[in-house]
Amino acid sequence: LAQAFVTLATNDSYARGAMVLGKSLRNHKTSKKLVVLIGPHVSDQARAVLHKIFDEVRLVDVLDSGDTAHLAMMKRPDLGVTFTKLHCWTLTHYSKCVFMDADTLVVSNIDELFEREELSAAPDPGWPDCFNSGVFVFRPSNETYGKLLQYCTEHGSFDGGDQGILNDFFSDWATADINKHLPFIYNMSSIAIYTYLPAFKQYGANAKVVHFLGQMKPWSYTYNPTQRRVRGSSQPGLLLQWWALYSAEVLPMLIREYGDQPFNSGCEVRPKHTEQENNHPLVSSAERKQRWEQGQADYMGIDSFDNIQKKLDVFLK
Ligand SMILES: *[C@@H]1O[C@H](CO)[C@@H](O)[C@H](O)[C@H]1NC(C)=O
Ligand SMILES: *[C@@H]1O[C@H](CO)[C@@H](O)[C@H](O)[C@H]1NC(C)=O
Ligand SMILES: *[C@@H]1O[C@H](CO)[C@@H](O)[C@H](O)[C@H]1NC(C)=O
Ligand SMILES: [Mn+2]
Repeated sequence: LAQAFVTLATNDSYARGAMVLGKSLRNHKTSKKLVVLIGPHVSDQARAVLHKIFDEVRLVDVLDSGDTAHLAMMKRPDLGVTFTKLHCWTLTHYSKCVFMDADTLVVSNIDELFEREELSAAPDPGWPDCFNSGVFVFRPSNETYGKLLQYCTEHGSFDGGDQGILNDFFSDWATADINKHLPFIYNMSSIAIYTYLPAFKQYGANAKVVHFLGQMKPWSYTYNPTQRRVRGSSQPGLLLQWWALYSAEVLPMLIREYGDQPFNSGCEVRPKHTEQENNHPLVSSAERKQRWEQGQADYMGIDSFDNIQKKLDVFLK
């Protein structure tokens, strides 16, 4: 049986994170399969792009599953996303998997994680007896899946999410086997890097996974591709790395899927005619409308994006 990296996208925002994560794994030449679990709210266009990056795109609709997951969901509707994530244990056509949150970015090959056993994860320094569920090694199993669901419905989650449930369920993690403790470099938090600069100087060069913690995710920012700036961020380095990959390798695929339908690209691009309009305030509204539409067509058009990408390429080389 093959082995796989697995991630989860419940909506189009997280899907963008999953796309960048998938690309980062491919760029670092993983030999493993890539799987993404998606929720029913992910758009057709985002699904089409995910299909190009991942070997397997699996729709998980907990409300529609008609099985034990559905029953669990009826009892604990608050844990909807958690139940979706637990579905990763049903991927029994793989012998071993590494789950990664969609808000992580791989900066080095990490295939060696597959030498570890279930359940391996990185400690949460805020609470060292607890592991962080953003990156973990597991063995798909229908039996474990069933037990996890049962555990969920009976006990709930002390933190309202999957991290609480997984820590309770795999409660011997802290004491049983030190090989199940992944080193710091697999859960390098983007915040910690800036908070603990001395530590980053020591370990940063060995970083393998960056985890974008907190409310603001890379895709919550806006990016100016011509200036190569992330708006409103005080710690641009790692965010820029995420955006460089997104705008060079993911956005062109999204643009192709959406054609001329509008979508949130996350990039700031001004319509070309704005300045002209300011200089000629007397143009008729019909004419302005036409210009605006032309401007939008330019902005969404693949040609204008290709120019931006060329500039990015030059910068990145
Ligand atoms: C997308 O899903 C995540 C959880 O998976 C949630 O926290 C976030 O608010 C959702 N975003 C939108 C725009 O619905
Ligand atoms: C697990 O369950 C699924 C669905 O019920 C089934 O298709 C699969 O073969 C099972 N896997 C194993 C290893 O029994
Ligand atoms: C790992 O992630 C958790 C929460 O997602 C965070 O609190 C912690 O700081 C991270 N660990 C490291 C070593 O960066
Ligand atoms: Mn996360």
